Order: sequence, then C-alpha cells, then structure tokens
Amino acid sequence: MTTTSSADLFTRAQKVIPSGVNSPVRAFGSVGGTPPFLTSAKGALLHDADGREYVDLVGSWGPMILGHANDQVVDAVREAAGRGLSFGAPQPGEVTLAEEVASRIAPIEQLRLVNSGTEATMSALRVARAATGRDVVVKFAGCYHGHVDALLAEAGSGVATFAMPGSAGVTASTARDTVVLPYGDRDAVTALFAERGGEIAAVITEAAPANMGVVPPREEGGVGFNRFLSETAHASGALLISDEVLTGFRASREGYYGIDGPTGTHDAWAPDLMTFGKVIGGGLPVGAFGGRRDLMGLLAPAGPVYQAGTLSGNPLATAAGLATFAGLDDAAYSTLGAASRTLQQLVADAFTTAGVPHVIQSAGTLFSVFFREEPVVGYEDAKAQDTAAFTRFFHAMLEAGVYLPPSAFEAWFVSTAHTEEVLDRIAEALPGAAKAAAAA
Ligand code: KE4
Repeated sequence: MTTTSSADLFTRAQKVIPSGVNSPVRAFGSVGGTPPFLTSAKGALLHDADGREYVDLVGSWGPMILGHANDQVVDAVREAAGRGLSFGAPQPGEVTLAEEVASRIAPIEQLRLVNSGTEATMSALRVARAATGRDVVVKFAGCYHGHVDALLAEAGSGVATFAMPGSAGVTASTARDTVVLPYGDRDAVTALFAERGGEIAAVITEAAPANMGVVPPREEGGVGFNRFLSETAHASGALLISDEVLTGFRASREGYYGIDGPTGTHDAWAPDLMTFGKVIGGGLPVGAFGGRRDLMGLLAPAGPVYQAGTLSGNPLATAAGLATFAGLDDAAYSTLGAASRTLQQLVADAFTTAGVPHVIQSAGTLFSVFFREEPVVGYEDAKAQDTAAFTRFFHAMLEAGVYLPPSAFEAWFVSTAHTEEVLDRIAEALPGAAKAAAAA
C-alpha cells in the first residue's frame, strides 16, 4: 500500500511499531493529535509527508545544531560512506573525535565512544560502581539520563530511602540501589551523605537540567550546585557524573562546564566522569563517556569493567561529529546565543501582550518556557505549570508552521540556521498562539 499522509503512515506505523514510534515523545502523547511524519529537512526547516513546511525548534532534540542537512556535514558523511560504512576495527575518526572532545572539556582525560546517551550514562555508572566498590547511585527528580534501569526510578517514601521503579520492568532490587532527591536541594544531599555517604558510588546530574524544562543549577554563597555536588561526593569518597548529553557543546563551546566550571585555580572543581551525545554525532548515533584517566583505565580490555559496542566509533558517525565540530567555532556560538536571546524576547513579548503567565529559563544558549509566573527550581514546580495552556499553544504554533517540542517539559532548540528571516516566521506565529494559550 503506498501512502503519503502522516495520518496514513501513523495508522500503518501503529500496526507494526509500538505506539507507532521508536521513541515515546514522538507520539505526541502529551499534546494529542497525529505527529507529522517528516520526510526532509534543510537548515531550520522541516517538510512532512503532507507537504507542509515548519520552522523547527526541536532539532532532533539537540544534534542539529548547525541546522538540518548542513552541506559540510552531509559531504563528510557521503565521503566517508564511499570508504566503508563500518569496520568493527579502530579507525582514525575515532581518535580525532576523542581528541576534539578532550580538547574542549578540561576534565576529559580519556573517553569512549558509544551509540547513544543512554549507553554513555549506563557505562559511566558501571565505571563509578567499579571504582568505588559501592552500589548506591543518586539522581534528581526531573533529571533524565536515558532509559537505564538504575536511572528509571522515582523518589522513595523518605528522602534518604531507596527509590521505587520508575518504569515497568525495572526491578525493585535495581531501584533499591538508587536514591532520588529533589533537584537543587542541598540540605537533602547533605543529609543523605551524612547518613549513607559510605554506600554511595556516584551522584549523577544533568549539568543544567533540561528534561523537565530548563532548570539551571543555582549558586549559593558563590558555590554553584554542581561544584557543591562534586565537593560533597568527594568528601565521602563518591564520584560526580555530570550528564552533558544535551547541554554538551550546546550550552556553550565547552558545554555547561564551560559556564559553571572553575574560573581560576582557587575554585577548581571537576566532575569525575561526564557523558555526551547528540551534538557530537551531528545527527548520527554517537554517545560518549569520559573523565579521569584512572577511572577510564578500569575499562576492558586493560581493566575489569566490561563495556563494548559493534558500531561504537562508527566511521560515518565520527565523520558527522567532526564536521559538526568544525562548524562550531566562536562565531557559531555567538549566532546561537543571539538567536536564542531574540527568540526568548519574542516569546516574552507575545506572552506578556496576551496575558499568558510564563517564565523563561535558560542555560547558555538553551532555554525553555514554563507556563507559570514563578521561577522553576525543581520538578514539582515544573509539574505545577499550566500544561493545558502549553498544549493549546503547541497546536496553534504547529498550525502556524512552527514545530515545537511536543511536551511542556522539554527545551527549545535553535541552530546556526535560525536566521533573522526564520525568527521572523516564528514572530508571526507567536501572537495568535499566545492568544490560544491565554484562552481558558
Ligand atoms: P539517548 O539515549 O536518547 O541518546 O540519550 C539519553 C539522554 C541522556 N541524558 C540526557 C541529559 C538526555 O537529555 C538524554 C535524551 N534526551 C531526550 C530529549 N529530552 C531524547 C529524546 C527522546 O527520548 O526521544
């Protein structure tokens, strides 16, 4: 059966793919309606199976930082493809990509390439548990680190008690080794380490949470939350894993660590392990985890921690990643920052005019819009926003040709292809969509 429309494709897809999608958020479950099936994209523009065009503010959830089908990236992949799609053996691109990441991120002494952010966080956890000989991992409510069993956990009954499974299929015994704390709650972190510090292998956090909407870590007494976590973990012999899968090379040239990392030797701090993904693959499947050489040295074959992957360091993926990095110079980040600030202002103006309660929060060039007035410091705040207003806004924007993340708990993604002309198209859609959001 040949079919052209998104609706037909979605009907077909649901017969053979669970919920018709290969990743849950794509099914539009939280906003309703039929997801457009995208057939092509170029720069900041998407085209769907019904021939509609959209301005894209998802960017494949981060990788498309230079815009879609960037000429240099496509040429690099095309050239690499002609030399072989996968070798299952070392190839020069792996070395060059690892060197590029290490050159940008000071705490990265060694790294391993994998195929997704999930693989990266899963592997980093395993290294941390092996290095410390401890079982317990700590995460924060509202932070997402991929679908790793140990990190699909909900807060337990008491602050310091073990977590509950956050998904069917995650066993109680797995969840028992995870503690979930309120994000940003320093007292809860201090209390947990006082009570169970000796059991904790690692704390894992998004360097700047963006999976509950953007909730940048706050400073208290001149000490940022991530540095506080690093110092608190180290005082108990535990490690800090900073998850930059989403913020890496997007929040700034050096990820979020480039924003809240040390400014001088007097305030030196560093995560022990970091995870990356999205941007470093330029749209092809790449994740990475890395950090201290002594920790990464625990990995097989030299060390006792097993970790592997048939397509890890794939030549096409490393070619896409390297071509993306080649385009990510200081001028690119200035362009990204300017586009992000302009868009934030456009949204603020439209929402203020329409009387839509909102707060916009950013982490470097990354930002999101919460449908509430008060600042969002953690997951409970994020969940308290008016998601019905977001849904009305989302569909009004989609109708007007602007493709937003289909969830109130995601960040908005700009690219270097979001030119003034593209931003003008978003500006045209905003007043009507803001009115739709305001309508009770
Ligand atoms: P992947 O396994 O999806 O490549 O990466 C997991 C991951 C890990 N850490 C952070 C901070 C992440 O944001 C992610 C994945 N991000 C979501 C977007 N919020 C991916 C979109 C999706 O699940 O389809």
